[in-house]
Amino acid sequence: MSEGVKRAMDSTLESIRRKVLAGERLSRADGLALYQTRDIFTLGELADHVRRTRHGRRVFFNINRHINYTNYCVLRCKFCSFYRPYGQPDAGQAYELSPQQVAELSAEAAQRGATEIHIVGGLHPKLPFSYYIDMCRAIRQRCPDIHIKAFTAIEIVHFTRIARPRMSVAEVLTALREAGLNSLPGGGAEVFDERVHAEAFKNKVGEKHWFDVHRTAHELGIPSNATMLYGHIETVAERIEHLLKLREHQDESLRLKAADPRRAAFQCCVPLPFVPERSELAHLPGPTGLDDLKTLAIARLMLDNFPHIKAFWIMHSPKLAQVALNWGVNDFDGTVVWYDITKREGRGTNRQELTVDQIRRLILEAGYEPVERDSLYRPVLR
Ligand code: V47
Repeated sequence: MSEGVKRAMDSTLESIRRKVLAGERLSRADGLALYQTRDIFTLGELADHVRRTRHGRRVFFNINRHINYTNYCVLRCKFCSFYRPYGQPDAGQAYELSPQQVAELSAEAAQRGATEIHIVGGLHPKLPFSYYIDMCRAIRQRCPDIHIKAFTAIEIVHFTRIARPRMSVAEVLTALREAGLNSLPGGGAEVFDERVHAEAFKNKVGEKHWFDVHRTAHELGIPSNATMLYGHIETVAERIEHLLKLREHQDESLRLKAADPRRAAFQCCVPLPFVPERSELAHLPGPTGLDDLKTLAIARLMLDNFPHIKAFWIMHSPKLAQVALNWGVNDFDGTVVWYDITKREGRGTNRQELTVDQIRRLILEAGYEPVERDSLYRPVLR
């Protein structure tokens, strides 16, 4: 590189660079400094160093199918454009799938090579707990080998309340597991902060319940993921607090798992960029591309105990998710096929799919090695 284009590193990152290269944990102040820097190249290099140390050149993707079983929801989160209130005349686009329909979609996915179905939905005011058990059983019957990753912590808490007689989180998770559930997705975490909670999703159960569900899942040996919904009304300091809470929780899960390998822990963190379109917060611009890259890289650097950082291309766009592979990301989610919760562009159908060839091309072109994984991050050999 000629001197003329030589890049000056932000000197405030020097001590962070030393820590990262020495494998030392970053502090709250380090996290804030990383958000403040304009030197996204050094940030990317550091995040890429950590991801290469863990994963070499490998980038994981899976063949999956997301299924959103209903958009009826008793919550009215301001950031959400997916929910429809129950029993109101304007609920024209509202829907609910039967357990058999979900099983049918899962069977179609399995036939097309899917190893995982990712199922989440709104908090439906009428469906009984048996509906969710029937759904898992019906899928398991049709697709004995598929991995069922289903129900955010918020849904699990809802199930404890609708079950008759009422059930504990452990009882709900145990019953779902017996019916076929394998792991929990990371949704519903949003931002762990009382102010943000009160302003943007006040009816939703908060941090304590979210962690209770994931702690209990880990105790029962059910792996789970974590998310952070960023780029709406939260500050970067609140994002860093969120990541620190996840890191602390993961420390505890990993400590207990080291003593008892039957336990589980978080597998990946999925920073989700707010998609404003058609939500009550549609006047907000949503995060920029640079904010996306920074947030993914900072998640990689702050979450030193999370093996995987995922860029969910549905929300980031495939192009941004591809670039993010150089900023600490090692997981691309999957083929998805259909997604109702957010759609970045256009109206009409919610079919949103990348083929395996398209995913492989994006990863290869970024200089990494695409590896199809199963839901526990084991390579799939076809
Ligand atoms: O819980 C809702 C978020 C989540 C919007 O675990 C929004 O592997 C952006 O959790 N803009 C569901 N986000 C998605 C999710 C997820 C996705 C992919 C992989 C995994 C995983 C988990 O989406 C919700 C909520 O936090 N969300 N509305 C929106 N307008």
